[in-house]
Amino acid sequence: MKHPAPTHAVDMLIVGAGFAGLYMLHKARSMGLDALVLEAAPGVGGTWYHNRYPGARVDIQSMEYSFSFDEALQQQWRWSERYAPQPELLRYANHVADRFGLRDGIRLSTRMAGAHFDEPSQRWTVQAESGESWSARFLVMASGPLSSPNLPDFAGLKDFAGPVYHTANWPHEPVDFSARRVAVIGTGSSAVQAIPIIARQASELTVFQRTAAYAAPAHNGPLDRELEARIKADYAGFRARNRRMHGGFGSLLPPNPVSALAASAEEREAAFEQRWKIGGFAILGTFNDLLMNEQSNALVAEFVRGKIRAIVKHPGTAQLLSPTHTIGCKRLCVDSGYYDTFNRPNVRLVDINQAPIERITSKGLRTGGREFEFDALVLATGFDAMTGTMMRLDLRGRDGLRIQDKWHAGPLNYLGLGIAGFPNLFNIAGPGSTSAFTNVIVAIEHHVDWIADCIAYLDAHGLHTIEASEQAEAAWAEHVNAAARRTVFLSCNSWYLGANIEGKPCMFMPLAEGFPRYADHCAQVARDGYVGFVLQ
Ligand code: N01
Repeated sequence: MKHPAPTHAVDMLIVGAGFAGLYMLHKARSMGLDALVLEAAPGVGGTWYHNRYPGARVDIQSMEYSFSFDEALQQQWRWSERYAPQPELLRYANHVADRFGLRDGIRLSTRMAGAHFDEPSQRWTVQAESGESWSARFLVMASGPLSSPNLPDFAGLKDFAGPVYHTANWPHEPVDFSARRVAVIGTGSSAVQAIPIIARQASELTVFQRTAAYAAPAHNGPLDRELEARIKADYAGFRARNRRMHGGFGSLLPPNPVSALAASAEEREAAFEQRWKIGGFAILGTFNDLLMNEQSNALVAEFVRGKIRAIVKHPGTAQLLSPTHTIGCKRLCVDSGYYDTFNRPNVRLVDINQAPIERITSKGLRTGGREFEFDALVLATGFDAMTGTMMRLDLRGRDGLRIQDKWHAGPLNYLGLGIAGFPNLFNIAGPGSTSAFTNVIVAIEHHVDWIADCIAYLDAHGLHTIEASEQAEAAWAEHVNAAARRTVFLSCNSWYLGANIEGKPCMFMPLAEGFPRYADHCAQVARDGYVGFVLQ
């Protein structure tokens, strides 16, 4: 494809105006770089712009899931709830854009179509779908690990007479389900948050479940102001302690440093119970090997199944809602009344694991030879995670290397940050980094700071380009795999593996070694003069 010569030149082109793009722009400007963000949506906020389904909220506590780079920002911003709801997170993203004067560096409603690396100029030519193009020395993909919704190819979907919604592409105007019969397909984090609220509105709700989900209670509520004051008294120290935690959060309640197998049955039960009462991801830190050892994992999995049996009155429904895979292998859901919703007389659960959906009809869907009728359909079917967005672009590196060819067997990269054949392209919170296993704002800040230091290094040494070497990439792929093999994460079909998307190569994508080790690794690479990268 031949493109016209770029009409504008910038130092850095950033793709996406979510939290990663906003901080990258701010950082680039603080370094004196001329940077521009392209954002497909008409507003900033990324994930929190698009995922407006009922009940959408963060599953990391608000005091932790927020920027740390500016002391005045973190002191002045006040969260209303323990887990902030989507509208508040979107306000926060907009506040950051205004506070740091970022809006004039963001082109909204401008979807990137592709980017080609131009050998003679050693620069990227970036094209927007509008036909505009830019020349940029650096290209930063801040497009998010969960930004391409997964729309399964259900036969007959177009025949359905009522509205079809995807949780990750929810309308801006309120959707009123009252007096309507609603169906939800999918039972991951999005569905688990949406189902209790939809059930309270709809006359009838049918949930089509392929895999049962583990969910721990959020115990959400107004933010504890005393806790807020305590954290704000030393926010920097709190952030630093969180950065030394495996997931970049949770320093107020570190994992218990013993194996589940070392405790008696009574001790275990009491410890699980205590963490269940605290809520959220706390349960997975009851012992230090729950995500590493299948035997230990089975103990906490059975504890949660016991909770499901205690909550859900109908034994058959409780059984169907009880997951059989390892807990945490798919991201643990954090819920507000999910299991209890199935006690409502207007809610029913349909297993589509034994009998998959045959087709969508004008009035509903058919599965297992049975017809189900409803007025509105909600697809809570997740994302083509980590690679979906980049693989849809016409992205070409040296010698016209297409990203689709480069990644045909899986997303090769080094440190998650660089890709051999794609010089001066940086990927934020993508495959090969701790990304989805981390409080993602911690991951974003770390990547942006690393990229900034790297650019400063290039400039200080009179260098123009940096590019991962193929050897470093191969070793890193093995490193990412080895980290996954030490955990339970390979034991089920999750989006971490790409297993939720038909035809997608199965390669474990996020790095499971924990944020502190990964950050130390990245720092060491930088100290060693970016070993594993080719600098020119
Ligand atoms: O997506 P998912 P999600 N036929 O992939 C089912 C983050 N997030 O949007 O498990 C029938 O988890 C699929 O079934 P199965 C968080 O990181 C965070 O819920 O593949 N069913 C599954 O039940 C999370 O992990 C929050 O067998 C099909 C569901 O759809 C990530 O986003 C909130 C199907 C998809 O679940 C993704 O969550 C929301 C098919 N063809 C999201 N295809 C917070 O709490 C898929 N399914 C912050």
